Amino acid sequence: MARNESKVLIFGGTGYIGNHMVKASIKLGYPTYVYSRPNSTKTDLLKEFQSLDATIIKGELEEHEKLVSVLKEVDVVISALAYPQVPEQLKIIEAIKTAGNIKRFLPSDFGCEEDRVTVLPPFQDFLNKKKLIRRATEEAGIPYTFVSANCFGSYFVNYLLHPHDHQREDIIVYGSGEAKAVLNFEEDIAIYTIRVANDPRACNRVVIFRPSTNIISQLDLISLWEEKTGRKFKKVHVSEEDIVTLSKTLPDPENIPVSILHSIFVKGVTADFDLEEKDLEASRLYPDLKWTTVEELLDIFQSNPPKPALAAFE
Ligand code: NAP
Ligand code: EMF
Repeated sequence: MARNESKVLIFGGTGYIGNHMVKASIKLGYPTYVYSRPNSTKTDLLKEFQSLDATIIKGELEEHEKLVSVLKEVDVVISALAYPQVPEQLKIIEAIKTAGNIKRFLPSDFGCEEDRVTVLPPFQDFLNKKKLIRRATEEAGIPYTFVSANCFGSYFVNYLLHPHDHQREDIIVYGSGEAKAVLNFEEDIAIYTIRVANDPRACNRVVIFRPSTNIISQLDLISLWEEKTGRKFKKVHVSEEDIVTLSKTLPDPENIPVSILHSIFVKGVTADFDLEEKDLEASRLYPDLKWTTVEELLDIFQSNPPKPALAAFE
């Protein structure tokens, strides 16, 4: 692939979603830079990035001068920092303001469309932190793209279906199981993120990743998995009432995952709002690219299952 002009710097590039973004950026031909802490434990991955021609910059988010000098070398900044580091992105915003040359900033969103949903308090507090970063980006006048990637597909297939456990006979269903959710394969999320980060049409816009082939209810997902595996599962429903009670009684941060499950699978917040005229939807933006459908994602799990590797709330 020919080298693209735009240089892409990725924070959190060694992370669960960030590593796919680094690889996607390299694959699409962008000179790719990864800002990683000096004490990062992800040494093998960093070596792999280097072998793929990425430039690794070792630094802390507190090192303002270093951040500014790195930013002056690049054009596009993507943050895929972990949830606890969401507020620390203010340091990146400060440095982007000083550097003054950044053409696009994508903060670490990559989930529900936080400006459009109302959720249970523990998850709302989580989303409010991401909303603050969006507002700070806008106020700083930094050109941005806010990406609503919806559910990480492999992560949630692992979470819901336990595909690695061949003995398991039951599957937990949150609520009635009928609400629809958007499940997108991580490798696709990464490719589309790199595309929108460099796309003039996505400047100062929200882009929602909601391809029609990736909207599915829990019950339909289970049926599809039963068809693919030839197995039959006992569905154990957890009522909405019990989930809400757990969100109120579990200590922080254990109250966050149950609140997320409620929003996505009981309320259906990733699929239940209409797209507005001003919204960009990724599968419509790039008719040339093909999303991995939920069916194809389950085929991947049948043949070569990706291992659950997300530490977030486990
Ligand atoms: P992650 O793997 O937990 O972490 C990303 C990177 O952050 C790490 O590899 C590390 O890089 C860096 N980091 C960790 N602790 C740090 C610290 N104290 N200071 C500075 N950097 C630190 O992240 P993730 O799970 O991919 O999450 C990225 C985004 O995706 C978040 O916004 C999260 O909410 C979202 N997400 C969405 C879904 C979904 O289904 N939609 C699922 C999971 C996550 P170095 O070691 O190289 O410094
Ligand atoms: O681990 C998670 O959920 C456990 C059930 C969190 C990390 C997932 C997440 C999903 C989101 O939207 C789909 C975080 C933020 C989100 O907006």
